[in-house]
Amino acid sequence: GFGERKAKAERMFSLMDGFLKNDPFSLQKDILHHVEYTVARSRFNFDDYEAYQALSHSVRDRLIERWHDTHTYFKRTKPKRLYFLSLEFLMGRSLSNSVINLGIQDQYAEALSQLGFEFDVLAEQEGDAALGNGGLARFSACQMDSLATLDYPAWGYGLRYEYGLFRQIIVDGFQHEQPDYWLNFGNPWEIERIHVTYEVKFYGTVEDVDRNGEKHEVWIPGETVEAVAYDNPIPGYGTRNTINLRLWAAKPSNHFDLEAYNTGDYINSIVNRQRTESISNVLYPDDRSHQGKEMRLKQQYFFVSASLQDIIRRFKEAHNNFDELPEKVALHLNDTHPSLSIAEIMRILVDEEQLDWNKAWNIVCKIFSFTTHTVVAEGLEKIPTDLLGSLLPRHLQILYKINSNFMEELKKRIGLDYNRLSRMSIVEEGAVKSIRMANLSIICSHTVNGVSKLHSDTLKMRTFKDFYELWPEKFQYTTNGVTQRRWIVVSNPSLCALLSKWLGTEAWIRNADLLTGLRDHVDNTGFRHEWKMVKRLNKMRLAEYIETMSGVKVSLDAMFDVQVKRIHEYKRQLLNIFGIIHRYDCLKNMDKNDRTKVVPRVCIIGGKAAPGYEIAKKIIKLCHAVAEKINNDADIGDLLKLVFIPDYNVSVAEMVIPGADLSQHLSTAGHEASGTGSMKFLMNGCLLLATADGSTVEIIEEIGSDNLFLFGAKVQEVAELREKGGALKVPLQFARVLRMVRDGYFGDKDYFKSLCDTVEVGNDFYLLGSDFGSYLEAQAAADKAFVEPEKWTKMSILSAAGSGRFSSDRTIREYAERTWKIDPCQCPF
Ligand code: CRA
Repeated sequence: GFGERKAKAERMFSLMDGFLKNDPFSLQKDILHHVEYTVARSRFNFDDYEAYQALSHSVRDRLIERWHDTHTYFKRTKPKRLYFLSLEFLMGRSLSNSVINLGIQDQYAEALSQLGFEFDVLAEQEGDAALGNGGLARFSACQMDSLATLDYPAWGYGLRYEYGLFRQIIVDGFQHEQPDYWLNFGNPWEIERIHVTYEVKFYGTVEDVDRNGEKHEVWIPGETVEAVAYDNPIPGYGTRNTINLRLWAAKPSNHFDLEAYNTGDYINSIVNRQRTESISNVLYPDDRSHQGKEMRLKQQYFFVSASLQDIIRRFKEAHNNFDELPEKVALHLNDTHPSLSIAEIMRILVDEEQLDWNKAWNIVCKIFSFTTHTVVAEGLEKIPTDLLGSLLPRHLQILYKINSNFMEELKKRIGLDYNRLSRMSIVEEGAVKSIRMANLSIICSHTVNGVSKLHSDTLKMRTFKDFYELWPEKFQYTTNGVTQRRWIVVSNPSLCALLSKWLGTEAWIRNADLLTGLRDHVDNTGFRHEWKMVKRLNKMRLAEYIETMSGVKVSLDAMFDVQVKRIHEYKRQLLNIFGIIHRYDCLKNMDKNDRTKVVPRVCIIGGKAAPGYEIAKKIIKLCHAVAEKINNDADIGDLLKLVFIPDYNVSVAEMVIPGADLSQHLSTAGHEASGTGSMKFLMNGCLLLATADGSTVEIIEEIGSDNLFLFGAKVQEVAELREKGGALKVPLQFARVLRMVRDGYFGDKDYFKSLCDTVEVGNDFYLLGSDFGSYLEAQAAADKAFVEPEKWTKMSILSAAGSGRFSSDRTIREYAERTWKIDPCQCPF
């Protein structure tokens, strides 16, 4: 009975000696315990890596305690839960973030120093968890941090790739990709749940079965794989709540196939079986486009099937009627990657739970919300029906049925406008018949979110115009955000201390709106002095890193000008490089006396190119070729340097961003759905040089157009400029720079030809030529501001002061209240 169980629990708790203690002495005992019994090294002989492992395990113990309490509390109080479905999470490192969120950073620092170690040195031992590509994936990670901090009863679901995003190495200026087998040395931040497993099925056929005299279609699958759960605790800041990120790994299924093992070819049947279990092995390295690959589709379904089985099981444990599903469960589709969930949940409800189709459909339409992260229609995911039909035959049928019902309803609403009907159909006819995942997601979701105001306008007016006209109320926007815990507290401790000192509170760590309080001090010279010192410290840290990575010595007095993000034509790293060439050309042709007036610059570029994206790879090579020329020109010296930072990832970002004076966000207006890098720079008091694209439009509203350097065509002008084609006006300077590259001034003439062709007049889709003039003007304005340090510092302070709106806490609160309709559920201490 209950009394008995309670007595047992109390006895266990007393055996456990209560909760783990966090004073430095207890922490030391725990670390040494893990050195000896987890890492299995002698307490008198262990190196930094082993110390990191033991340290992490002691942190993990504390996370587990809170994880248990949080989930016991959720289970007891049964709030409506959010399930955040995403195929990508860019978590980066966990150690510093965890101890900061647990609030025991100082205790750990002291404990370690008494053991003769330095916390920061051990933290450097950790590798990045890079289970994602770029902005979308890092945004997922920031949202998890905010969900935990704001006490929302949420779970993240994803895939546990064994190979994360490739490592970028540069050989002779060219990008090479190296596999990121990140689990090699174990991962203390995950908890393997060997008992939480589900079977995921593929292939096979659909057969008719008789159910109470009625004919029903049922899937008879042909292949089974097992999904095993790995839980990653996500601690909130200033709360006991610690939520879960559950990642699935594919494992051999214990269902064995008698046939295969009776043919006498035992070894080969194991090898074959192993192949089907490689589903979760590798992350696809393309940012924004995933098209028509069978393994990718398998990954998506594997992820969706395991997650939904888990979610439905949890729901059924607490509730017995599917009518309650919409009150208890919110499912969020992070882009279309998890959108097979829609077909899968219909299959579960109709085929397995035997609900009537219409009843199931009504429930399903109330639980999904969808965020799309792309702008261009070509970037939207499509799945060839051939592929889908062979891998998931029953799901294809379900999708056809959803579509034919939708088409019927639509005809009633809009009549027989066949063009519009075919544009809105889930099924795309044509050379390759395929399923449009975005249309499916829009039809089934109660809310369709854009990631910035501008993006949402584009969705309504262009990309999904037909749907907007049908269901205007579905279309919302929730501007992206980033977590100030990682992007200030973890990555910029000196700024963190300065903010708390001058705001008189640490409360901004949970409420970033308080950063506006910095505006009150902007005229205080003492404050500005400290602000400058913090920037200088971070520039020193970055300069050291640059020297070790690239051998280039840079001057701290120079303006550190940074562009770090995935390499894409639309992000226009080429515009930046052309600007640098122009600057170099001007310096070379300048009178020696005039050179003394020039603002010295260190131009820093970093980012990965998708392995198959040739033009992006050429941009990287050009950057190195230009750097080689400039950095070795003794005549130029410290006036201009160009460095490429290899293998840009979350932990590199943590160092680069705080050290930047200026950061560049150059996308052709209308192409960057939001952009989140800019928000991190803003928080760190770095000035932006940017086009009026994505979330920058809202940043301008917040900090005022005087506090950043804006340039380039506006969204409304882009189409018209493109139409001009060969008649487009391009400044002479642009033509000159292009000529230099074409003529082999930086070597590799033939190699760069196709790159140059992409920006030739008449072919310049991203409008580098027509934006070049105003780009140079914005750069000149930045130079002018930089020579007035007091003015610059004020702009820097006002940038950080206006960054509060771009905290992911604001993003999550908006989603929670407007879209997911979930309430905080705080686990009592
Ligand atoms: N590449 C957009 O391009 C946006 C992030 C997060 C992107 C960015 O402008 O900030 O998403 N889109 O919303 C994307 O991944 C699948 O589409 C991105 O990271």
